[in-house]
Amino acid sequence: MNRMKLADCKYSVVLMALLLGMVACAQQKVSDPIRLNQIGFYPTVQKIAVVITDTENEFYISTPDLKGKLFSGKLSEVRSSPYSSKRTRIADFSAFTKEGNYVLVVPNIGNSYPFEIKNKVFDNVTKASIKSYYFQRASTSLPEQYAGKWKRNAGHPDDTVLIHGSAASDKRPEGFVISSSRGWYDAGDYNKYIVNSGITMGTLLSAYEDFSVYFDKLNLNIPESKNEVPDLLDEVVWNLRWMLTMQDPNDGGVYHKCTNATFDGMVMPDFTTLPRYAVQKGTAATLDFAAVTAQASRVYRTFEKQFPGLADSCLRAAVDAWQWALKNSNVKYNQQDINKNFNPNIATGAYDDSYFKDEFSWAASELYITTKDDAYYQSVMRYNEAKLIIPSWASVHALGEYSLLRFNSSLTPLGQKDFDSRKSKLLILTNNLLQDIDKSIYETVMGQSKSDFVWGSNAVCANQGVALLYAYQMSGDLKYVKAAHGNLDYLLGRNGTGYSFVTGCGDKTPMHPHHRPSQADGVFYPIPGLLVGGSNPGMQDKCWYRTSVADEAYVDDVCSFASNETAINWNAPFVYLVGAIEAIQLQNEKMK
Ligand code: 9MR
Repeated sequence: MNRMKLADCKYSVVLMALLLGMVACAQQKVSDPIRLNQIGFYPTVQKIAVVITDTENEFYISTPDLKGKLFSGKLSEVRSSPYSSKRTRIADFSAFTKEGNYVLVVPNIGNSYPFEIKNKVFDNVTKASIKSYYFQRASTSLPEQYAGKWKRNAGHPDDTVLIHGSAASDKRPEGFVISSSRGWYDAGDYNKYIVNSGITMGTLLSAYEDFSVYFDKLNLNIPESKNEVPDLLDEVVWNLRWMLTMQDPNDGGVYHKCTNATFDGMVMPDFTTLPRYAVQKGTAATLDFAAVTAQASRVYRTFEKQFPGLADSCLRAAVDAWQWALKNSNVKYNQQDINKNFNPNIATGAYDDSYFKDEFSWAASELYITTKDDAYYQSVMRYNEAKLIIPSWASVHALGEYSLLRFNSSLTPLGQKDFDSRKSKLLILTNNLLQDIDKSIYETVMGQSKSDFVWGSNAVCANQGVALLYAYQMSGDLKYVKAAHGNLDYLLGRNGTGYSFVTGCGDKTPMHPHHRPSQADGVFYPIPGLLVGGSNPGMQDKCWYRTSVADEAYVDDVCSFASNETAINWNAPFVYLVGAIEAIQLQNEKMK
């Protein structure tokens, strides 16, 4: 494997493109109105670009030196944006299947960034998106051998974490010291939050459970790469071991976060010396923890030899957490209230969910699947929701449903009897998503509803893709893969901003993410493989945005934590989406 390309995703290709660009400049220029997946396309699937124009009618495919027309086509009818005066046309070149490096040209407008047509075209993106978790590791140095030019010293040993007043108990009074090492930094900040780790870990473990054959083979060049465990699972263990430290062994309750009182400055992790606190136990954190550890227990059971006792410890932790949540079923995390009563004030991310039905159903689902104990299934149904919705950190019901669908054939009869209604709820959700793709200006599921454009809109997009891929796994219908792929294309460039939103993957990518190590390390390029938040007209960061149009409100500025931060829970559905599409494509190629 080419380590340079793995770590850098497409930076080496950028250089090539720049050189080719110099040649090309004489005739045409890379044109912002041409939006496409900047990485590329599989030979035999849909290939489209979006052109912002209502005057031009023709396009063609050429090599990056712009010599010759290899494929010509007509642009589609004009489509109008619901959010702005933009008008677009679709360039469909699906019929062009020859492997190679190309650009798409629209006369009088210009040419696209170069892209590739080949099998396994997202292999490097998948690897980079998982490897990004390695770069988020707390409590360890990242040597050059694995981190390349982003090597750094260890930060946040977290071996001396203080119990905050809000978390004090008889056995662990305020100021009591616990060790809470390892874990991943949540995002652009250096704190570690259980709620957000919940959906992140659930999504990554599910990616593995759904596509283990594919993930088993991925080599990420991490320190554990030589052991007999798939690298994805080695990476996940780094955060799992931290999560386990966040449970109070005396009662099973789980602390909401391991955090500074205030955010660190834009410095490298080893520069920070602020005290760390374990803050208040809560129902959401405890149930998310129960779900993750129950799922981890069955996944790591296969690797008992490499991780002796881990599966058992996880299951015990999950059951204890569940029991705590039953007794403490409505403990909200309310930072304002905490700050009225305790010192120091805590000002870091809140992840303050106060609706727990979905956390109960998710935890019960994972406990049921792992233990096959019908009592847990009764809880699944007690906390069931009538409708399935796209998951987010605060809304995790779908994660349990996905797992129940995945494991249907190995459930007890009690769980199996609801399969049809469970599947039908999934298909209602995903068929709704499919409805107006051919009217949408970027021909995507993403962005059809203004409500898609929230803080972390790119995770909404990726999670829509994941839901569609579950619909495919349940139905075998490739129309769902095509739509999920459309959302992948959105994230890699076919969108209202023209950015490929994954650092280092593509040509126009975020260069100034709100991500402390990327900002402070003195390396020109940001750490690769990180999905930034994306368009967010909420603009809560009060930074300067060129526009507040829903699908364009994005700024590649370190100031912009509301549109240009990175976060583990946004990367996880991206890992699922891109990895699953690679896995499905490989399977389908093999079947041909
Ligand atoms: O992703 C979170 C988003 O849904 C919330 O609206 C926002 C404000 O509470 O917080 C986001 O999460 C941030 C967290 O609080 C702290 N670490 C960075 C996260 C991403 O911006």
